[in-house]
Amino acid sequence: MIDELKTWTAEHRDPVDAYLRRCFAENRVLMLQSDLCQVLDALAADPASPPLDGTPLQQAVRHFQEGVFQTPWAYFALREGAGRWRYLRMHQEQLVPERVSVSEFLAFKEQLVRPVGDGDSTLEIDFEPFGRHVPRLQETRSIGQGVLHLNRALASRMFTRPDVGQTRLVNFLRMHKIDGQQLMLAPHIGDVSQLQDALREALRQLEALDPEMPWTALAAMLGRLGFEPGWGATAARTRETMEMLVDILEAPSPAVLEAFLARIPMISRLLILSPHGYFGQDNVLGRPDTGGQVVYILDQVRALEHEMRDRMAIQGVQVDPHIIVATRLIPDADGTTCNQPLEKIQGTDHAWIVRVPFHHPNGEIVREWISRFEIWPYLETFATHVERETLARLGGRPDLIIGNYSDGNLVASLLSARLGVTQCNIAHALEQTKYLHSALYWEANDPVYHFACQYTADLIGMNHADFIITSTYQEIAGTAHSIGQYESYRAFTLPGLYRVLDGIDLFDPKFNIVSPGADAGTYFPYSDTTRRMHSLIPEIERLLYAPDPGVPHRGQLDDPDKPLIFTMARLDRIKNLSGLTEWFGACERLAESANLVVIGGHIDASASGDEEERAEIERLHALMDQYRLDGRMRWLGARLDKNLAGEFYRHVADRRGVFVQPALFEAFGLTLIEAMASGLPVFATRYGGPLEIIEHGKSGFHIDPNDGAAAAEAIADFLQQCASEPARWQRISDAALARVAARYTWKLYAERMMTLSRIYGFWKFVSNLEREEAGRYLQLFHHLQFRPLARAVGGH
Ligand code: UDP
Ligand code: LCN
Repeated sequence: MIDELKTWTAEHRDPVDAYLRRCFAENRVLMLQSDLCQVLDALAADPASPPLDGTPLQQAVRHFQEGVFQTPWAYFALREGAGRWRYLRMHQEQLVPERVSVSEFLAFKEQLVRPVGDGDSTLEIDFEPFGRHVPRLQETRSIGQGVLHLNRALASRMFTRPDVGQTRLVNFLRMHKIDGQQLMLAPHIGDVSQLQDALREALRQLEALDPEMPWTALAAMLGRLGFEPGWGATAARTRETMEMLVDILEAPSPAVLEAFLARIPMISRLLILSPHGYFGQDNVLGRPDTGGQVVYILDQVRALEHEMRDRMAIQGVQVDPHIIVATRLIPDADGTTCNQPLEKIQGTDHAWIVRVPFHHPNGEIVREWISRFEIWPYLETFATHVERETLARLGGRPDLIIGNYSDGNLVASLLSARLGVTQCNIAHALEQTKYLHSALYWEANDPVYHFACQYTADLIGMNHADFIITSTYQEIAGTAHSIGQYESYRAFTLPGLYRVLDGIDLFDPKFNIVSPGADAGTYFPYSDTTRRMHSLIPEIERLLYAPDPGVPHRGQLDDPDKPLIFTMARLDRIKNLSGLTEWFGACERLAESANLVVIGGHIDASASGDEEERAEIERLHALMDQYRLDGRMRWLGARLDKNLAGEFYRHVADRRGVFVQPALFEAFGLTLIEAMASGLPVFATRYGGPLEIIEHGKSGFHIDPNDGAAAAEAIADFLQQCASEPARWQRISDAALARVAARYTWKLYAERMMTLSRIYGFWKFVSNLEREEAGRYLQLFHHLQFRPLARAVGGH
């Protein structure tokens, strides 16, 4: 693209000159994709301009993600596709597009915040060399299906030297034990030919037996041949598993390998890390920093326990899976259970929340909640304490460590390195895409956000993980027009600290898309009348319509017969509940056709301990005043418990209302899944996960939070259409239900997750993907960059 632009520019200096002039005339040092395109559109609309359609200039500008301007130079980052970036610069007068390296581009950008010194001695971080032995994906559309690719590549690589590959496989099969009980293969099966003989003999004997015969009846015979429990609960299942192994030893196909590994009873003890926030089961949702991640983990734990137990049982291994969710203990727990060291997770047999306090450097316990942006100095000691607790409670190492969010992923990396356990990361949300330019201006934002610390932790976490699961494709790689959340960590700079040339490779096979669901016991269709919780209706009506609902509120619905526009979220700025309030207030037609119900935050700003939340509370009040919304909007400063929330969505659906998710950016958006699973038509932000969850116009609608007027019109149109043609509402509602059932369920999630953890665990053991070199580099990075940054937070 750059070469074409160069050739074309040689003969078409005028349009390029005009474009650059207009860019510089904006007087902005940094411009984003939409700004750069707008400048081009304005130029194209100028009657004096030659036609630009289809020109290399137009093509290039459409791919520019960022422009940096300092006379006489303009530097551009050009995204040819997900993960494929080029950089160029143009001189205001010479107008010749020249390629520059990522390092030069970042260095130029740094000058916006730091004067140029003598020479450039900035530390450059580059993970590219460590990825050279990893079988990378080639195609953009394969991103997020890492396991498929990894299996294919490694199965053939492993058996290019069959003797080596097979021996490793045998060793792997001998290493499984649960509670002292040997599984799969007895230690005396020493080599491949011995195993093959034993398999032949076992299969010969199994053939003659009743397929339903239980393992207990087979154990003695198979035990003599060297087989331990884990092959199957019945003769038929055992036979199948053994045949798979015979096939693999003969000629390994990736599919058989995957199916075989999925059966190995290697995962029964999990450690899940989620240090920040209030992590509990009651009264915690909706607090700052405590939202979907908690819901996700609790549902995940229930689903995984179930799946682990079932898988063990079909393999004939009777074992109770154990799960620990490690979080911080908060002594001043504000009416929650977060001051209790131990809490059983409801709906499980052996899953526990284990809470470990943070400590001040003098050893004292930190008593109060602290924002996720400020917890960095406590994590290393926390990790040590969690390690001790985990080993004691599980009676040994976990089989898998799952990190959540930047802090949990950092702790997961420390523990996985120390214990040699497979590590899985879940980001939930990466802040670079939420807070624009937050890396470049890290110093200015440091008093509140400490992004340098967080982004350093993120790089350590994502590069250390054996595998990463994401809720959507675009979380990794974005769309044709927008950058993925992981993609934003590919190249960036923290001026004065370091410059990242290659922070994460989107084509690394460690990425897999595994989407969460909504608890099907709570969020089910409004039409499922037999399961509906009718006893909650009076409470919901009180919350919505009573003059005194019994919870802090503002506003009263003068005409309660209108359909409801419902939204619910934490009151972070990014959630943009104030945006929706404003669109509603400003659009007569919308405010005429519906009532707005907002659930979030507190009504009294002084009740909130969070800066962003307080500002949003004040803004909501101001908007309600400005647009005189008190008779048309109900704002509840309450947190609904799960059952009530489920029935609330359904109540809105009964009234043929809609759910709106107006966020400026939403990493995934569990409320959306909950609303859709209840059969509510949804309107949700086109920035982030909802873009992928909803098929626009079919199972819901995308809205642009930066164009509130259009969003309000779209909602008003829909409600008016539904008023005259009720089948319209029904069609969208049905399609929303179908979409969730097909794609977003915890059952699908747990199956996938258990297969992935086995496969990555296997490859970690048998291949040289140990990432040892990267591990050492990360250790240095942790000690030399992360630690001092973390210590500086809160003056530690
Ligand atoms: N939630 C709630 N009460 C509130 C706000 C949120 O119960 O006042 C729940 C909501 O039902 C959902 C989760 O918290 O399960 C929010 O998850 P989401 O992914 O939408 O956003 P996050 O808060 O994680 O950014
Ligand atoms: C955090 C977020 O911000 C949401 O977008 C996700 O849905 C949630 O975590 C669960 O992954």
